[in-house]
Amino acid sequence: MSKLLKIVMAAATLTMVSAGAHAADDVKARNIRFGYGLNEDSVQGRAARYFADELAKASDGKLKMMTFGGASLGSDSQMQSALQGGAQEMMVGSTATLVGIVKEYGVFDFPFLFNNEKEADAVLDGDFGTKLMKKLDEKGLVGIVYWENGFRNLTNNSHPVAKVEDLSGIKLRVMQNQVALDVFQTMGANAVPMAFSELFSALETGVVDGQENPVNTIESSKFYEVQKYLSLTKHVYSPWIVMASKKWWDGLSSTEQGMIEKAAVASRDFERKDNRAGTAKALDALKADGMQVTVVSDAELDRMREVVKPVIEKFSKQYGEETSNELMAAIKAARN
Ligand code: KDG
Repeated sequence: MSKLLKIVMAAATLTMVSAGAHAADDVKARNIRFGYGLNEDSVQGRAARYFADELAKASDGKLKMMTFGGASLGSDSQMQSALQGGAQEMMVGSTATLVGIVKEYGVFDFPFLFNNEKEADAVLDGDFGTKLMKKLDEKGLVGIVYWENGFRNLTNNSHPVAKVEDLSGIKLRVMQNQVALDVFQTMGANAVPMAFSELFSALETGVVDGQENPVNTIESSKFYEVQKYLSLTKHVYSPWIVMASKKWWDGLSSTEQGMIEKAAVASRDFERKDNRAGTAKALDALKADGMQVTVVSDAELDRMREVVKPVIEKFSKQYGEETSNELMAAIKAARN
């Protein structure tokens, strides 16, 4: 090998080594508090721990994510405020409680928007979901990835719900935004907005008769202990969103931000797979736990679609034609 080639190769090696060393210098030892609302033994808990492990591996343990479940750092709304103020670094929570910050997130509370997870993934991970995340920046939040909460179903203690009329008079807890409230008021329920962290005791004490959540949540939150009837409606597909405090995020190096983003994508794929693999098992467990399950017929779901159409039209107008057109185009593209 010529002398010149040896010098060139030595220089190249030196550059790579110093770049590696630079990357190591670019990653500081940091503690990251990651809060979530479900129990530790839930799909959120497993995905949070997976995220933390991936990040530890990528940063040689320097980026230490500590996960806090069961709303121990606060409700979704409280954690959102803590991130905005820089008092907490990261969280995962519902897009429903973001509607007060970015109103267009209300579209994910529209009933019967997605037919399946494939459509949801395409819209959330594509331009539409990314564009909504960008709107969080000016509100002091950084949207990183979407996880899957899933298709929501109804539970209550009064009577089986097999058709929209059966909702009449049921005190139903809903997530805290106007879309969810209007949807269930229009279907005849007595809708009561409430933080998820207060829900179990509200069901136990009869403050509310019922609620609606994916079967995995119903099972991992032990709602079967305080709810008798489960109606399979899949009436809304709910995302979760993983976010960081912008005040904190902007102080990270691009290497650190990249490590967090990469680990977050891995956690998203893990969480969706885990959630989907667990749904059938959770439903079997709920039946074994004594819940009376009603499969609501397609004809009755079509009637529900008709009843809530005016609500979707009202909020589509509020969110603007551009948002609605972009959303419908994204769903159409995912369907083809
Ligand atoms: O903290 C738990 C919430 O993020 C999530 O479960 C949202 O589906 C939700 C609900 O009903 O509040």
